[in-house]
Amino acid sequence: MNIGITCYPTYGGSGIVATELGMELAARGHQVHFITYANPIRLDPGTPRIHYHEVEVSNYPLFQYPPYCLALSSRMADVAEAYALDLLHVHYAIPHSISAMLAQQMLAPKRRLPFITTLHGTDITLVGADPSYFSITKFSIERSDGVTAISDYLRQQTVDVFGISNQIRVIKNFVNCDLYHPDNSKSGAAAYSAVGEKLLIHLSNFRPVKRALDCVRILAEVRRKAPARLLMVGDGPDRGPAEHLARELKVDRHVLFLGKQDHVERIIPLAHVLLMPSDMESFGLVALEAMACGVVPVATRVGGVPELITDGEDGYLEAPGDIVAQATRVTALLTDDALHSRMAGAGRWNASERFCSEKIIPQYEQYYEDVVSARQMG
Ligand code: GMT
Repeated sequence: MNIGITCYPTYGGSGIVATELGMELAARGHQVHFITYANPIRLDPGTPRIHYHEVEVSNYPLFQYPPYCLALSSRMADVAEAYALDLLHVHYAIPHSISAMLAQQMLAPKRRLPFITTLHGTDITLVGADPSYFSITKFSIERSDGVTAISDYLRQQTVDVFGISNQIRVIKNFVNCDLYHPDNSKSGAAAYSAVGEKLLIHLSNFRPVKRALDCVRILAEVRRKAPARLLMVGDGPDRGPAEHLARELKVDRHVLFLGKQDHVERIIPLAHVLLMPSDMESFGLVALEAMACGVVPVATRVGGVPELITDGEDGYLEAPGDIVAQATRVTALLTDDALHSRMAGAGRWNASERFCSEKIIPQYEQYYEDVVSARQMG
């Protein structure tokens, strides 16, 4: 198939899922055309059957807000025509879904161009529910030829919040289990912890919903009982406050802020525990990546996370903001090797049995076929 993919290329889990999906589809023989304003972060444009079409937005002085949505529609329609795209697949409803709908209408006199919208989380739970975006988000979902959500929780939220009656197919996040795998020797950890302290890791875009500061608080609590060091990967608004808090709690020597990293699959396996203390996660892709690497997640019981992590078996789930409970779980994992090894093994098993690319990508391929042949099913 010839598939057009649009996502936010520089930021967030939705862009990562879209990029990895495109690469997996290309590896399976599809022609994949990324239509975005920048090269997606994890995309290697040299990959066979991957094409990148940049959306340029000219900034005329009259435009206080450059009309990106329109430039994107125009590029989508041009690429769809030039490369005979079978469908557009947009990730994150706002504004990609509306742009796809306009591109579809531009081509309508010539041919059908179906589009699928994949809902990822904040496009529904935060941004979409904002009064200024509510109606347009609902409209764009209702006009999509196909809609997918990345967890049962998010599908239900979409129905509850927007009163949507179209069918939404759940296709969960996935991980490449060959790329993300355990490193039992963890010898590379020495580069981050010369004195042999076990590593905790947090990866996010440091938005408030991620509660990155809780990671610093958890580390301070854990260090009362067990030596440990924290790697903070990524960047965003709460990075500065987290650095400040680390100094205040006098653990700054034990927290490394690594900023954005291109190859997280090389860093995650060096850690023992992943911290994901979020207020909300509609799935929690980073926890899945950690589990595939044999790193045990200590996370919060929110949104779609319980669809991934089974509390006490392959990770722990606690209430958001409960630092003591999360720290207690981390300490147990750092001090009891048998416990850690059992849970790490269960996590790897869960990731590879339920969420590896081989299991999930065919679900997207099937859905594409259903939508292209207009046999949309729930
Ligand atoms: O929170 C992020 O990392 C970004 C956000 C997004 O919308 O781009 O991620 C969402 O999509 C991920 C991939 O499908 C999910 O795994 C995350 O749980 C989800 N984030 C939230 O719901 C807060």
